[in-house]
Amino acid sequence: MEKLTVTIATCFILCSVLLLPPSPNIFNRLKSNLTTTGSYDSKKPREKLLGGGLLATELDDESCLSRYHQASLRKPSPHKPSAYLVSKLRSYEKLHKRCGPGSDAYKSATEKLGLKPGNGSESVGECRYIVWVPYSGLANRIISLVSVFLYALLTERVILVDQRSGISDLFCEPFPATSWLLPRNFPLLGGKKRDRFFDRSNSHCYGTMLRNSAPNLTETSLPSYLYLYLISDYSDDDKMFFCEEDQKTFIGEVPWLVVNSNIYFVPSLWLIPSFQTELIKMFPEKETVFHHLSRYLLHPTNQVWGLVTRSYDAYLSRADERLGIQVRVFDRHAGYLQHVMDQIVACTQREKLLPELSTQVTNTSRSKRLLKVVLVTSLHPEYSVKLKRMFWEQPTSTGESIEVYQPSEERVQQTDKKLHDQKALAEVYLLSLTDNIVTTARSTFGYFAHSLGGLRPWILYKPVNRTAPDPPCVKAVSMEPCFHRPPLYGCQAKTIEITPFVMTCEDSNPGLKLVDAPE
Ligand SMILES: Nc1nc2c(ncn2[C@@H]2O[C@H](COP(=O)(O)OP(=O)(O)OP(=O)(O)O)[C@@H](O)[C@H]2O)c(=O)[nH]1
Ligand SMILES: [Mg+2]
Repeated sequence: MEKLTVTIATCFILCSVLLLPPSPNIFNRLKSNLTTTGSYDSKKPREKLLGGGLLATELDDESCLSRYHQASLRKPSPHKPSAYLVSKLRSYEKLHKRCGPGSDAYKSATEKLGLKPGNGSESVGECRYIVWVPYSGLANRIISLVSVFLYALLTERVILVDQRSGISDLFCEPFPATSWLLPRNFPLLGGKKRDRFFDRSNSHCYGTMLRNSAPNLTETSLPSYLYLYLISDYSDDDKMFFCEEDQKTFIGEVPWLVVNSNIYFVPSLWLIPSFQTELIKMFPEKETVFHHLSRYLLHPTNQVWGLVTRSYDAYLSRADERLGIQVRVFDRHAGYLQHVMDQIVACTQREKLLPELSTQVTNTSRSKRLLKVVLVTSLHPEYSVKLKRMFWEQPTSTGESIEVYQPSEERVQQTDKKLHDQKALAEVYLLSLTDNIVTTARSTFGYFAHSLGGLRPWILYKPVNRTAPDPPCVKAVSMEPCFHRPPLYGCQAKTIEITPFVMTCEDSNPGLKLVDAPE
């Protein structure tokens, strides 16, 4: 009888734990345990956790653990945001709250979208908008999102993000007491209209408009919206977006901009004279644009943060040093390439990121038992498998222990599949938590990771004729991402030549990137 009572009692406890949803109290306790395992100390003064006041203090950390927890996993960034940037962000948050979805201003602005030019469509008070619609893989999306956000800050527009790409599975809301998600019933992009809207023959597409005839700049003909095509294969007409005159006299006046983009166009914003003065005040350190804005804007959801912290706690936290190696093979039909493997080994040994192997059978020197963890990210598992084997089969010449870890092995890109994108994002964050990073030339995935982490990467040069190049890699001079397709020959041609703080990217010619040029 006693046995039966115990069994029933045990079953009752187990069943209630396993089958019933936890009470809010239990859930909160679970969450607070979760945060403590990652060394998040809730008693620390908040200001210390906010990266120099970048984040709004009204946002609660429980619904979005990464927002405050992240700072405790990172070494403090030596790059502090300027007070001017912080004040711009605080003003932006207020603007977004006044104009965001659900506000009267938003309602009235969307109603005016249907009006013909001259019937009041152009007057929307203080609220003007830019809608971001993503294109390509995750990192291309993010570098374009950050570019659009910077443009919104500069032009005092409200950024709204198209939510059909699953952005809310990846990131928390960044702004307090409002939403950055474009409501699903937004008139221009609903139902069947959507595909027609993104057709480049759309008469509201700025490049197409210019191709057809110069837009009439009178107030009465100002359209209520423009479609901006800022995708890698854009035309010279689309590139007119980067001209001071076009910004001042036309684009700047239009209430709604809808931008479809996959590029990091920040360097070209710096080359617009009227933006440059403001940008210099916002970013006295030019190479920190993506670094600060991504840390401000992007906060992985709890689901993604779970992937990050579980990997971090299990594999990275105990390391004395962490090295990230991001391997992107652009050839869709190739997975493992021996010359890429050779290049990785050559680069990491030449740059002393990884030790040479010892010819002795065992390493007797136990004095320097440092643990170095190598985080490999790639669609393909072979690179980390070979690296792991290499450091198991022979000792290192320095006596260091090398542990190799690769979180996922997805094999093929599956953009828009929720868990696939979440894993990709988690890996970007893990890479950004390393001390040094080796990335693949021209990979935006690598750009996102090193820039977020505040790291200047070693870039693996693009192999030629299936051989590892010599030298295998180069240390980047800036942590900024590269703008692969800048408008080189239009209105900015001269400015590019004489501006000391843009340079041709190490991994992409004619790509442009921001650097802190010597004064
Ligand atoms: N989990 C994971 N996914 C990856 C990795 N490399 C590539 N992918 C997937 O492939 C996509 C590649 O697109 P991007 O994120 O823009 O990165 P990219 O290296 O610039 O590649 P392209 O845009 O195709 O030139 C990623 O978003 C992922 O979906 C990786 O190391 N880990
Ligand atoms: Mg890319």
